[in-house]
Amino acid sequence: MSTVTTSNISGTVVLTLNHAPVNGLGWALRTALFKAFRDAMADAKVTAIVLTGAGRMFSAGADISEFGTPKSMKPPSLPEIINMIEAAEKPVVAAIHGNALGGGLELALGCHYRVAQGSANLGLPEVSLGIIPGAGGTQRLPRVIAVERALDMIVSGKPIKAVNAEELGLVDSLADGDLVESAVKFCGDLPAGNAALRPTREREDNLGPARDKPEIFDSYRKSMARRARGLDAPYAALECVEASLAKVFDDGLQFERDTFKRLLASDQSRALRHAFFAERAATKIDGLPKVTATQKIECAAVIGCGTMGGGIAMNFANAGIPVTVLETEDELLQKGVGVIRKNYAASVAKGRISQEEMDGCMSLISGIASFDQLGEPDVVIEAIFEKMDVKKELFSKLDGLMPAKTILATNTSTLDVNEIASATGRPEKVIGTHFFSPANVMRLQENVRGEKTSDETIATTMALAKKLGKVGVLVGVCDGFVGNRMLHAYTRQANFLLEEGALPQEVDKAIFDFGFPMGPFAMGDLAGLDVGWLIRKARNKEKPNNLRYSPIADRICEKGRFGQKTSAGWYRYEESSRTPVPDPEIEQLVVGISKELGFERRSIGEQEVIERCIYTMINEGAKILAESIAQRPGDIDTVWLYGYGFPRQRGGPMFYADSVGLKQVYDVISALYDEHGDWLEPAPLLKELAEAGKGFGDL
Ligand code: 3H9
Repeated sequence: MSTVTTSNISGTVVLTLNHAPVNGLGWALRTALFKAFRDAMADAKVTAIVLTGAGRMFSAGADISEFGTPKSMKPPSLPEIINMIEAAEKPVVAAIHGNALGGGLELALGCHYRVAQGSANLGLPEVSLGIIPGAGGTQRLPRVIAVERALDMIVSGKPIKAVNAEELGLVDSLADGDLVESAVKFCGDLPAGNAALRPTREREDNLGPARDKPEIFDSYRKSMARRARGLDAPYAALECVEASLAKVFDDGLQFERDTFKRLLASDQSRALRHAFFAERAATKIDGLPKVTATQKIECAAVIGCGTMGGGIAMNFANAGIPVTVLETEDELLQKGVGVIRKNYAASVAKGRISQEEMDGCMSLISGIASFDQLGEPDVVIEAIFEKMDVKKELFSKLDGLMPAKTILATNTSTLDVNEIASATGRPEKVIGTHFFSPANVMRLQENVRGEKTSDETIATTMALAKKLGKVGVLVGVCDGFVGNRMLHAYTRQANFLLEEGALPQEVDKAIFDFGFPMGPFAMGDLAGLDVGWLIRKARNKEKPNNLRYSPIADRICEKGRFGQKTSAGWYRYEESSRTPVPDPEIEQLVVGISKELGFERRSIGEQEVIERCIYTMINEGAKILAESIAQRPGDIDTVWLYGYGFPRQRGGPMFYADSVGLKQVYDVISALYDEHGDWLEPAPLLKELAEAGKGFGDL
């Protein structure tokens, strides 16, 4: 139930927003606030008002789940409440802790003053939901802090800490001790009468200097080209801030409101809101009781200090968890720890962390060269190369060495977690934790449950992901799990397109234009082509002719072209450059292989590339859902958004499929199946939903 509680401290009324978990400003809370505020204003004995939040935060803004529902339109609207507060004839002070985000910060901007705890976050993150602040944020923030800083906060959506907000003038005072007491004291120190009132709309002092520098908008627009590629909201946000200088306040407010409404109805906003909720839904595990106990993870070990192992160890250190990294060959250990140090030093050089933070992290990482030094970690993560017999031997050894409490996790990206678990006497404590490269940067952690993995191990591993700052998604065992299994379908298609007439740069351009950071061939070069080649060779030996794939990638590897690391792969690379340059040698090779295979090369357009690559991925996703490898379509979307850079404004592959319409996807896949045969068999679930006129979202 949402309420606003009222208390009175020597004439100052404290209104407390009380709507767990985040004081979302949905209709019920808005109604309660409107009434409580009016009552406080009507009471002649009240001299000032403090507005604060109960629980973890001030407010996370509008209730996103109400968007698009009749409730979101029911009065009182948030802009109406904020205007009322701003026009109040008694001073109103926001007392902020935890978060003041979106509409929450807009509410605070409507107050005459802001007192905050130093640790609080203040921000306008609406652009990450494909919208802009719609309750005056774009007009009021530039009236409170320097326009350049307001522009950056609104367009980037990144919150700032209250200590920085105080320097900018967004926070008037940092709380000393109890927040509400500090805010009440702040009210007591204000001048008497009207002199204490400070309506934000009337503050012009920051606007003047910016009006003399109109070029700030053009230069900001240029600077955002890369990070805002394909997105509408950041550009609309910029226009609204520009309007705060060009228009009188009420016209600026109207311009903002119209822009907000337009964006709220857009496909991008729908997709981005889906991504927000899908990520949170993924943390909920069907059938796992809410009260499932979790184990404490207070120290960890990583086996293997290569690229993956080193990155995984950094995650623990960043989260303040001591970690040992084991590499039995001293030379490799020194090299691995050296890479970790280099990575941290690069972050220091870029100003992302301080030297003390780097030193703190490094002090939590101990490189060891012998199993005897492992101690008694709560979790061990194996990150050695992908060979089943070697992994089984390692797990059996760890099982014998580690105490009963230790969770044994594998970073395998393809191998059978059940088989690995079978090498131990504790399969209930074995789980997959599949990190993505570079593991210290990429946010996805695909947690793979084996048949015997216990609820406690699952809950602990999901909680661990959150502690490490990762987005954890629980998946089941199959070849490649969710991410790589779909990736495999996608890259196979991309390769077939080459046989039929496309060139790598043409496929990559279509995928880039769709919104991915890069296409499959540039990505292959970045990741290294040799690993996939080794896997294909091993598979061919085990199950010859199991699955037809294009021979082009193998032929490239036979030439010793393994991607960026050899300065040649699908593309060539100038010395110490990462920019892919189309290579006539590859063009010749591709054309030659088409000929050998009897293809008459034809021109392939961008739409066909998208349909063939993305729809095939969706088809595989439908099979994954039917096999219960993923719990829900949104989990698949989350895997692709955080592990592979699927364009967030399209919501992920399964959401995208629904927005295209499953009938369209099914028709294209069926036509391809008729032409190409078994490797494109439509998933029965796709067929069923398409025929019923439904989408994955209806599941
Ligand atoms: C806006 O304000 C528009 C205005 O400009 C104009 C209006 C006219 N609404 O993330 P967590 C739920 S747009 C509804 O796990 P944390 C969330 O789904 C808004 N629900 O916690 C989850 O539910 P469940 C601008 C919300 O501590 C639960 O709360 N604001 C909202 O890791 C806990 O969330 C934003 O974009 C919401 N606004 O992180 C801020 N926020 O338990 C969005 C959260 O059922 N929120 N929920 O899964 C966040 O960034 C994070 O939730 C926050 C807390 C940092 C606040």
